[in-house]
Amino acid sequence: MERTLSIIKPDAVAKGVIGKILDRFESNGLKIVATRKMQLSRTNAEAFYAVHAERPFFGDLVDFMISGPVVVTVLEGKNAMQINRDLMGATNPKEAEVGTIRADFAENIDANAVHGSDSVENAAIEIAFFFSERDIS
Ligand code: IDP
Ligand code: MG
Repeated sequence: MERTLSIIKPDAVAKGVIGKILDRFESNGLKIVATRKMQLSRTNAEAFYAVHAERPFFGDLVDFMISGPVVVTVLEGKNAMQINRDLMGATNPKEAEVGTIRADFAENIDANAVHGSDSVENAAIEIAFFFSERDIS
């Protein structure tokens, strides 16, 4: 069994598609083992995206991630990390395959509906950023 972290970003929460996105996970064999709706602080968002700190879009990314509440979820299943990445689609929704979350629910590369861990190693780090083991069941 593998775990990965998903974040439903402020654009998708504002659109009212939390349920539709969580359904994609459950319908594709991923188990929701922890989930929480929350408002990220600027400090939270900067720390979470620290790997992108030097990128030109970092400021916009942080501003966007704190523009409204998000839903942070731990998904569990065989190959959970890759399955979630496949369900998400490409970073730029215009390049995302038909039927993916980003193709269906996202407008542009800045407001692209979901985050997903990009490796099993990063998933463990990202899960620990938001949840303790007793939150996960
Ligand atoms: P990912 O979310 O598909 O893993 P990353 O490369 O890790 O993509 O980038 C993190 C987030 O930063 C993206 O989801 C997107 O919101 C934003 N981002 C990435 N590249 C760009 C860009 O070129 N312009 C604006 N925002 C970007
Ligand atoms: Mg990424």
